[in-house]
Amino acid sequence: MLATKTRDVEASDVEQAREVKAEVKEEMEPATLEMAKGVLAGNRVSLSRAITLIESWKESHTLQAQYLLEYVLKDRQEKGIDATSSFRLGICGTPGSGKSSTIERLGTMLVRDKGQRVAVLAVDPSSARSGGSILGDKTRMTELSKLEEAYVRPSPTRGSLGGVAQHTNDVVLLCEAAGFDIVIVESVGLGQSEVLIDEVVDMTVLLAAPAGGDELQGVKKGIMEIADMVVVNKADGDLEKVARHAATDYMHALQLMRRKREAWRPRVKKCSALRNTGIEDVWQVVEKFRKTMTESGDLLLKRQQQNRSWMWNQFNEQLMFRAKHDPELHHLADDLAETLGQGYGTPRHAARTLVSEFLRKNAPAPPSSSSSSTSS
Ligand SMILES: Nc1nc2c(ncn2[C@@H]2O[C@H](COP(=O)(O)OP(=O)(O)OP(=O)(O)O)[C@@H](O)[C@H]2O)c(=O)[nH]1
Ligand SMILES: [Mg+2]
Repeated sequence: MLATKTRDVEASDVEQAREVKAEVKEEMEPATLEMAKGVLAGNRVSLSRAITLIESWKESHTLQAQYLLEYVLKDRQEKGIDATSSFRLGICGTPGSGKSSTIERLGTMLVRDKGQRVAVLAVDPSSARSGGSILGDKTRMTELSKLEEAYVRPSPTRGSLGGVAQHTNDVVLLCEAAGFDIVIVESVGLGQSEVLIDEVVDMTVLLAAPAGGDELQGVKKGIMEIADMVVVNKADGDLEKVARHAATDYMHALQLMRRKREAWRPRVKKCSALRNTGIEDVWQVVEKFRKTMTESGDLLLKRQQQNRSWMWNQFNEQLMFRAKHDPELHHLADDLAETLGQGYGTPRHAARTLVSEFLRKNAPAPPSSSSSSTSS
């Protein structure tokens, strides 16, 4: 329904997009503008630079990053490119289950056999584990990254999971602006991150290694609940039988769970990234999901909910940024922390004091007539 609405106002939308783009262009530094044009032309070097800019914490970069994003998004709107013309696929699972190996196979197949342009982002602390620059070949996805139609960003430059996730949404948008049809996000899915991955992608696939018995080892319930599909990898050699059993166990476990969405029943598949088998089957399910969710309107709805949630995330981030860069507030925080250290007062109360002070300082000056009524 919403899509039709958009079509109705298309002409004015285009005009507005063009205007905003022109305004933003005025504010952009020449280097940022060049980067933006490079991204739109599908240049991978420009894309890498743009991602680095987005991931930067520097204040001057933050603003340029915002202009850059605005520019490329308005350009897409101007050209009438539908936001859901690309698909976002999340692959999560315990460390070592074979996520990178599977993505390498899947991505290569998509580029070679389906003529798709594929971008891969790894949103994991794995870079921190392996020391950042000394990434293994698996993480690097050597075969896939050699292909002209693929882009692999092996790891985020910063270690903090929260920080990385904050920017993933923007990075996905950049990849789409660079013309990638499929954006694959790899995530371990530990702690908070399994929730976050679902806030970034259209479909979440849980990639599991075969576990013995009917115990779904190492897989947390939270991940099962968000999975639109479970893929049991390493269905090869000695593990083939175990994989078959594991697949059945997952099927049963999913049946016992409350359905995540009305339109889609989670599926279970087996594959072997090592032998390159079952990958096409996995993709068929992804396509089915995309079709079902698009037709039911759920895909658009999910994107809208994600945007709303990221808006609040950004709200938090921007508020925190401003608060942390306020020296007076810092001073007050230090005083409060000292009082807390002595055992007087509660952190909750101290936080309230900080919030009140921040709001008071940032409130617009009241008109002179009502100024007498302000008191705390
Ligand atoms: N037998 C078998 N081994 C596999 C398969 N896929 C991956 N492996 C092996 O499993 C190990 C982990 O593979 P990765 O692709 O790096 O796993 P990952 O899930 O990306 O790991 P992290 O990023 O560290 O969480 C490697 O030694 C792979 O060679 C498979 O289909 N069969
Ligand atoms: Mg990996």
